[in-house]
Amino acid sequence: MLAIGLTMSALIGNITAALTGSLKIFNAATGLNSVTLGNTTTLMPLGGYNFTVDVFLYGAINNLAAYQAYVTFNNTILTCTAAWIPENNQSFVFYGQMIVPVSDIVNSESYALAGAVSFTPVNVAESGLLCKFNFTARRIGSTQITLLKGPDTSFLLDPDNIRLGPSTVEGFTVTILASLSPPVASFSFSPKAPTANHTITFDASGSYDPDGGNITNYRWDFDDGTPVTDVNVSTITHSYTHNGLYSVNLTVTDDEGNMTSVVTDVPVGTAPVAAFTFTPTTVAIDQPVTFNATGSSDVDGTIASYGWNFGDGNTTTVTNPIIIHSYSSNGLKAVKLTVTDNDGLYNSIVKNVTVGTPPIANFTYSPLEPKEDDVVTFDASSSHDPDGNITQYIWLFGDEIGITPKPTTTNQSTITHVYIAADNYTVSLTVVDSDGLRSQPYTLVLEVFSKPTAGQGFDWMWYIVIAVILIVVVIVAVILLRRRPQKEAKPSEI
Ligand SMILES: [Ca+2]
Ligand SMILES: [Ca+2]
Ligand SMILES: [Ca+2]
Repeated sequence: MLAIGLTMSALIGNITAALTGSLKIFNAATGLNSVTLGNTTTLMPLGGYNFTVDVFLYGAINNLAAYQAYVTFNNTILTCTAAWIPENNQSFVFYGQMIVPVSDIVNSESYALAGAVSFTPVNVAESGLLCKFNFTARRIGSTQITLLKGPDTSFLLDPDNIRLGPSTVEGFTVTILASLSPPVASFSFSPKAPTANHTITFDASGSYDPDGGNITNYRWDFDDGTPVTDVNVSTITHSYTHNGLYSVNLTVTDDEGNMTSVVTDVPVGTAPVAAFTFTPTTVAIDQPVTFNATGSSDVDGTIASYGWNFGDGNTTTVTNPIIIHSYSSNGLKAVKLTVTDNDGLYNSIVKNVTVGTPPIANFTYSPLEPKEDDVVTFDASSSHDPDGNITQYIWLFGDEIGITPKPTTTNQSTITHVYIAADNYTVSLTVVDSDGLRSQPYTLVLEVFSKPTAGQGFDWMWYIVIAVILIVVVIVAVILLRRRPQKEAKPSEI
């Protein structure tokens, strides 16, 4: 359990009978309390079937401050891949309020958790979507996803830290259908960096039969000339007499006699470390660049070759660690060096080489003292590129939401933005030139001021009051003026 679990376990809670709400799981796609995946004539897809369930709260509840939903499932048939709070869903009971989503998925123990707190307790009138869970089904079978009901599992919490019910919870039925199919082959090995003459454990327990059958045979080819080995258990050990890169082939057989193979490269020995420098660091077209890979190393051998991909379509493999290359076009070139040692083990590194001159970002804004809800104009026309032109302006206005703020990209040098709250905002501009080179970001801190305070609003109120009084006075005057001649006329008519 993460944040909410810790918060709530620190609270002393009681279950009360006051709540009559229930929690239900629904198929997010159909609204039904079950899902049937696949059919008996189609193979199980390689990645299995994905589906999403919604956890709903049913029943009116006042002062709901937090909740937690804890679901259990059969982990041999299902894997939970995500649990989350649908923050942007309008039907979410905490929508628009501060939310602390929690997800804790433990597939090996077959449970998943999601929860949220609201710092302003909310009233749920009828029902509300609490959270969503994503599952993958990889084998045929019928199983249940169940909400666990209890003070430490699924519960609702009021502002007095009283844990409520829910009064009832309901399960969700999953039926997975597929035709008879070949097994899925998969293995891992440990240690991760084995060496010659040491025992390596190969574990094929990740292999399985999607149609619910069993794996009856594991056939291993260790690619070192030793005989192919057949075993009926999922793990096996092997050691190599020489370092090297071995393509280990596992073939699994299921109870229908269907077979599937997988090949994985196993490096035995220590791979070399790739490193290089280049000069000059900023280069022009046709200017020779010296690439120096003498910083590469191999702790248990020697480097046999240096493979270069210069990022412009040119590649070469050489034994000398120093090489000279020049570029025929501007732009950012991703240079990849792959070093291979005397055992055939290899490693790579990628560095960017800037060919051409990057642009320089700059901007001004107006008004200089903007207020909340004012339209602020940002003018980046003072940005420039010494050897080309600017094609993109990438803005961060400082009020973006989220851990990774999404920038606004435009090809125009001016842009407008409205800040809805008074605060200091760090505005950042990065420009991109016609060669795809990016500038350093240029940043300014912009202060947005509050709107006029209640004092001026009060003045307006008085203007309105005076205007209303004047209108009333005028209406009364008109009525009086119209009545006077009528009263005088009556006697003359008689
Ligand atoms: Ca099978
Ligand atoms: Ca080595
Ligand atoms: Ca340029």
